[in-house]
Amino acid sequence: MLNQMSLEALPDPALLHVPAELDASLRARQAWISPKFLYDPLGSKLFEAICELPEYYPTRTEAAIFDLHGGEIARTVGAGCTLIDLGAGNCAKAAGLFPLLRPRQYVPVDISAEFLNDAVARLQQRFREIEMRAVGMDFSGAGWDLPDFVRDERRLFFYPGSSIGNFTPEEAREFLQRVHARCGRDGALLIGIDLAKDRGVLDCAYDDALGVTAAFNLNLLRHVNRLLDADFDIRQWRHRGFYNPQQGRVEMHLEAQRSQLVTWRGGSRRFEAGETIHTENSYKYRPSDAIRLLEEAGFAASRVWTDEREWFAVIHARAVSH
Ligand code: AVJ
Repeated sequence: MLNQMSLEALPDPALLHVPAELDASLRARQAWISPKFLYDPLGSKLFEAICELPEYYPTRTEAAIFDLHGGEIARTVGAGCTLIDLGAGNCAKAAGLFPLLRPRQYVPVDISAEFLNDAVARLQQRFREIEMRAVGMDFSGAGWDLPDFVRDERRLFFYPGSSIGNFTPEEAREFLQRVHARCGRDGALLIGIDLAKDRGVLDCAYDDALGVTAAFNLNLLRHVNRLLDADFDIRQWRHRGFYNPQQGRVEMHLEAQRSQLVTWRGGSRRFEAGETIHTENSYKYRPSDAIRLLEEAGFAASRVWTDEREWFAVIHARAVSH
């Protein structure tokens, strides 16, 4: 059966440590919650909604780059690759490239395996000639690896949407080094990176008029309530999203609206009015810094495509051995 669908949402050993990880980050002097917890099923849908907002330019700008330069990107990549989609979500971005890239195998990887399985099942119906195998995995930390069924010829790691911006530059380098180590002999990376720009644009993109980004951020507390049996009262928290020029990044926080005690399985903490939980960083790079970061991880940028305002870059980088 050539076209048989195959879905393997592997149980992720890293998820077993979630309570300890969250407990520690909530107790830190500056409390924080990893942005990976933004993507429960509702969070993934809210992120899709963010991508429709007029203020949130990255998804649209990146899509325009793929539309305009898709032919060149496909020629640079070559047909028949093993397309490994890191943080696949609804798989829509990769699916849009299937007719151009014509991959042999498609391996979407995402922490939200539930969301992923639905998306892949639908996609397999449309592209029966591509072998699809989903992987439910947290690849944000160290120690992840791909299952054996992933072909090791002509791997193309696809990391669009400027997800790399969630890492600090140091973490990003380590992450890219791990990707590099899994590239095989002739592997490459196709990455989307959001570029530094006017701060007014950034402030609006991460604090939109409709409050969709606020809902996305606040939903994190619902998720943590479920994961930790915590009792965050969502109405007592407010979304903050703004550019931090010293750090070159957008930050999202949740700000306590009044003094309150929050308890969870194994712990508790008092938050004072105005105190925040830091929930996300979104670093913005200059093109030269992005290229240097890739080089430090063992890649050589072969092509850089941008939009006319130079708000976003899509970079193809080949793995070179050191
Ligand atoms: C998916 C991490 C690229 O940083 O722009 C959108 C997530 N956060 N709005 C980003 C996000 C707030 C997004 N990334």
